[in-house]
Amino acid sequence: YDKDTVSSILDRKANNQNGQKTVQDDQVNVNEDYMGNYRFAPIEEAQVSRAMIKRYFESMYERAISDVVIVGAGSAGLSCAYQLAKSAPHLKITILEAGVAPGGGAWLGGQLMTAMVVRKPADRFLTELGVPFDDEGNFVVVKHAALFTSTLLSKVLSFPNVTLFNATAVEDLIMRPDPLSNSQRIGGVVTNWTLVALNHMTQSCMDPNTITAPVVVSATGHDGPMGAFCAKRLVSSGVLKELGEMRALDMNRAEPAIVNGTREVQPGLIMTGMELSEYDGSNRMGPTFGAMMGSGIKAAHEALRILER
Ligand code: AHZ
Repeated sequence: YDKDTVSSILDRKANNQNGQKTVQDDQVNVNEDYMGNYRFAPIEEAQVSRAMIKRYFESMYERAISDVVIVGAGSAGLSCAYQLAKSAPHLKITILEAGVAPGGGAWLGGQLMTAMVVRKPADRFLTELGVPFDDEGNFVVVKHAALFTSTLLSKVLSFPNVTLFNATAVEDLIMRPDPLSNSQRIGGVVTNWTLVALNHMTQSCMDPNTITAPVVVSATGHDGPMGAFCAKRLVSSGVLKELGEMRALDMNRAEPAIVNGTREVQPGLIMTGMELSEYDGSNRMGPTFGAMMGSGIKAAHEALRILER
């Protein structure tokens, strides 16, 4: 910073006769702080631990019974969380994300490039969030995918009814016989910290935990190290015969198929985003993100419909 500016402000402060607080006084404090006098309020190490532990375990206790669990905090899962939290502030919405960093594949566009392409009419969601974009006619471009994801994430986390547990993997589903559908109803999820989930082959018996909820929204993305988790579990548990498996890229077929196909695939389980392409055998769209937003919003409406039944 400019030392001349600082000293002229100090001079002005000294000349301030009436003792009233001025804008310049605030500026002087900031500058003085950063001239080697920056001091923190004192703290005990245990206070830091307790501040985190108390909140984390209170949240876990409270969210052991949730209204809606969203599995996966990618663009589809977060869009769903935003729409749901906004339309139904009374619902306890719990997001579980296996990764340390929520956001899934939406921190970048295609081939690790920064811009994010969104086909109309999904630009309406960007406008709702206040994310700026360039209008290119039939589609819009956000200058950096991270601008979309960080804005969406900050809005989702600001809703008092949303709790996010990151670094937490869904390891299984809770399933119960459903006399109404003569099938299995999903009644919640089985969880573990991701570092534990990744080590089941190296350590014996590290049992999981559970969260019950009348609605689970699965948004775990297409097949990958963890992706398409719930779709694959429906197959391995015998509820679904086989996966459709994601088909080759066709942007024009893929995006409407994902949005329009977003639905309750099993009683109590809604599927959204690219996980649905594995379930239904629909095309991938590559780096166009409007369908993730539209599908997430539709998943939120589906969740409300189930809860109102
Ligand atoms: O870490 C995963 C990611 O953040 C998380 N996840 C996966 N399995 C999980 C589990 N428990 C908890 N068992 C889990 N979390 O789910 C998130 C999925 O985000 P994503 O960005 O991969 O999926 P999406 O459907 O939201 O967005 C897909 C974006 C794509 S892929 C694609 C193409 O390949 O053509 N095109 C688009 C737009």
